Amino acid sequence: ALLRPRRFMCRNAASGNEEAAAKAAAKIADTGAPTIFDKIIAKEIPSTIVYEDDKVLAFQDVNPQAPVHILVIPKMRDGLTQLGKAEPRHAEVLGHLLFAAKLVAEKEGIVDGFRVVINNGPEACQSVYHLHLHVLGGRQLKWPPG
Ligand code: TR5
Repeated sequence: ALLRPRRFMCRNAASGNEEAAAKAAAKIADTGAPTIFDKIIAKEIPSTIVYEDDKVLAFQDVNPQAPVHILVIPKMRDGLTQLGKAEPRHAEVLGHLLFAAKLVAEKEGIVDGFRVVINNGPEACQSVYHLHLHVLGGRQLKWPPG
């Protein structure tokens, strides 16, 4: 599996230009550098916050893929750029994030059906390397996902 050629088909997939897609994905590498989400947490960039506590922040995704599309993120990244980097010390915040996703679904009135998604790494089209849960709902969701 390690030798399987990777063809990232994320944002540029519609263009059919696989080289451009691969280049775009390669640029969004997990460098551990601060991301746009740090600015959202610091409230240096405005966002529509739907839930906040001492550990997590939930806000509307700027490019919604469903009528309700909220991102739930830890306030302290602590090396948790992606789920695959989780260490035992992160177990508590991971549970907290999932419970916050449930609170967000209740607040948004999508308890009849919602989906929680974590895109992990380039092959899953992760584009921001600060762990985040997508909470999606408000329409009939399809399965399997793309
Ligand atoms: O692709 P992954 O799973 O990494 O998800 C990153 C998500 O962050 C995408 O759904 C983007 O639409 C979302 N995003 C990106 C930016 C942004 C945002 N959501 C709210 N506000 C945002 N700002 C201000 N800037 C972004 N670059």
